[in-house]
Amino acid sequence: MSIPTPTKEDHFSFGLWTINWTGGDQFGSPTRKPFDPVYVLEKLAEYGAWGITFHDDDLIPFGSSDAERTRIIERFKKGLADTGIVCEMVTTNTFSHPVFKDGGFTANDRRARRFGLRKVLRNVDLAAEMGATTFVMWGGREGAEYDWSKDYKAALDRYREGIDTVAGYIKTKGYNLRIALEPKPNEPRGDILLPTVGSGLAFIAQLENGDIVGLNPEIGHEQMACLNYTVSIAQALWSGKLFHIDLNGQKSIKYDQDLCFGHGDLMSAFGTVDLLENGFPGGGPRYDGPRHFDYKPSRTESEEEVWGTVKANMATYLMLKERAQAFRADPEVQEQLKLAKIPDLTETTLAAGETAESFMATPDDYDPDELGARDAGFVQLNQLALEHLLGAR
Ligand code: GLT
Ligand code: MN
Ligand code: MN
Repeated sequence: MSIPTPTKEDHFSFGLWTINWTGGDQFGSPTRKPFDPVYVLEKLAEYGAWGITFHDDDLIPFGSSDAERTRIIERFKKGLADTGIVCEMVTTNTFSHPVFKDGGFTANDRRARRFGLRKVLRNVDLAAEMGATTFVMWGGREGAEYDWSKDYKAALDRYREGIDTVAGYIKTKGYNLRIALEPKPNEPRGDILLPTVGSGLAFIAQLENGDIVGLNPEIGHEQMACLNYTVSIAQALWSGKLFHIDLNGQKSIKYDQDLCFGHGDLMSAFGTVDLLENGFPGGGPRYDGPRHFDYKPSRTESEEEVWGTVKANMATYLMLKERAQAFRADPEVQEQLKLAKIPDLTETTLAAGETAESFMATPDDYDPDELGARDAGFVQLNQLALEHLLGAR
């Protein structure tokens, strides 16, 4: 297999903050300088990417004057028009400035909450102006280090109030925007209020304007909670709430690594691409949104090599897509899927017309010991997947 070249049809997009991450961490200073955002658009177009995403502060430095803000926005819009790159998602930085040290929507200090809400609503207008269709909200600072420092019930009330206010504003304005909440278990807060996809789904169910609120699950964030990303996005899809995705790599439960896609748990990445590209084996809802990368070019890499990492993300995705298609098309795999009774799971457990009462009145004569001894065929199925992944088939 040769290394594939991406095109706009692949719908790959990148966060401006990912490419412009300068490598500063808790132990060391930056190792690179950020690029001019318009140059980033040009390079993305050159490498076959389709879209860009950004936080307000990635583009417009915090505290810029209105005149400077307008100048930056107009210049960036011209860059988008010149390169054909689509601004598909916009998000708000409610985590960097010290004012957000206790959260944007859930800070104990009401003044900080009002400051956060104003920043977010202003950014909703910018997202609509940029033509974005998704508004991501990652609540990295919405949380606590100490159980005594937060009234969790009140914090969830304020979180709900904040999201409902933003969603209501989007509706009132008639913007073609949907909110995608991004869960994360911890970092930067000791504990974050919406730790996983499951928590996000339960939270959305409590919203008044939840119809335009879904999720933006990130691979590394689910894996930091020791969860399987493919299972998480499957439930989000099943719930009609997979609005956006953050692809990257993570090696087990530790700090948020934000490695290139596929550079963490490769087998899991293969399962994710198989689901995204081929859907559930028995059919059902599909994800047709952007293939968005939220990673950090490691701080060991030079400015020039940032573009190498951009290419790596896209190439890996396309290689896995090619392998996933070959996997599904392989007659031996199809045979093994049948042996493993994968299609049987789409059959309802009760027969048509059967009720709990009639079911209980007519016992099956299955022998549980015999059933228990059956071969499920899952290991061979996984081995076939691995052989496809490694290019042996
Ligand atoms: C931050 C975080 C990411 C989120 C971004 C969106 S901000 O970089 O680590 O996972 O997607 O706010
Ligand atoms: Mn993310
Ligand atoms: Mn991350």
